[in-house]
Amino acid sequence: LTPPRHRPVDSRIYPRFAGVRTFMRLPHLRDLEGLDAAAVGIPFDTATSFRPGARFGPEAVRSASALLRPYHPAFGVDVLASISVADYGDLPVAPGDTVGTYRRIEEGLAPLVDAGVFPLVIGGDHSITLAELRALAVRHGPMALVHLDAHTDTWDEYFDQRYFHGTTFKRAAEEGLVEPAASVQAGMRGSLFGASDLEDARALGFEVIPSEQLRALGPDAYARTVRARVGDRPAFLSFDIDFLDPAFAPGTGTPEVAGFSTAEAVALLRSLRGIRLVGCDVVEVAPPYDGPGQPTATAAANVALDLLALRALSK
Ligand SMILES: [Mn+2]
Repeated sequence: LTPPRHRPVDSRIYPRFAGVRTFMRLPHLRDLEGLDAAAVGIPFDTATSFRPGARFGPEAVRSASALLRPYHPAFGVDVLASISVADYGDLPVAPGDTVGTYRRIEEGLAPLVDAGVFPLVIGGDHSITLAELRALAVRHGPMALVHLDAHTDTWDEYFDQRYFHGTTFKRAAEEGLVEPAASVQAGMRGSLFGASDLEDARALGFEVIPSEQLRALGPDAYARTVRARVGDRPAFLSFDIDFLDPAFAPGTGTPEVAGFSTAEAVALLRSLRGIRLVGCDVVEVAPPYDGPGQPTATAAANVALDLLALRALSK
């Protein structure tokens, strides 16, 4: 095993409050040589239906990630010793122009996809995931979607806009970027526009597990369901931070009560060990609404580390 080319700043020498903020204190690099994975910020939030602010998500998650250590005790793996990771910085975006931002994201991620560098994207509102999927589908074809969110994001349009943060997975299914029959959406809850909202997602082919059912299943049965659907396919995991209850993650665009604790979310993620992740994101962190001590950004940073760990284990 060759040691990874890149390592984080040693927090036993330079304390965590020192230095420039990058994801997990990794080097900020645009050179992809020798990289297995890269944290990529996409600070776009003008496709939101309620509270804006997720444009500041990457900055807040990077700051919270300064506390993270590379060894993952639950998996028994030094994540940053088993894969070489850097912070690629933020992609350019066009505020107010979702389609223009999609073009920039697709162009921005293409070099990573070409080089086989695993993208860990930090959003940004959920609209950005469509462009991530487009970039990855060029290499992987239709992917299995593992989606944790309070919402299915399979509405057809908002305000005459087909590209919005609540339409992402309908578009992804229509464009053939994901394979709905291999996909699972879980955590859905809250008020809806109508009884058909969840059924519309199922009609697209997704398996939809509402929050009550997910809580009843627990991590092991959830993981069995996911594995049965996903199989060996390349998978993309999208984690909307509003999967968490607003008590744990108030800093988000469209909070829904009766959600999951951070501990429950972590257990669900860790149950997915072995799935073949080819990309992932953590989206909808809106720091202007975060609570004292930044619980939302802290949760998102830890989710991001768990996603990196899942990737490291599937290599
Ligand atoms: Mn959501």
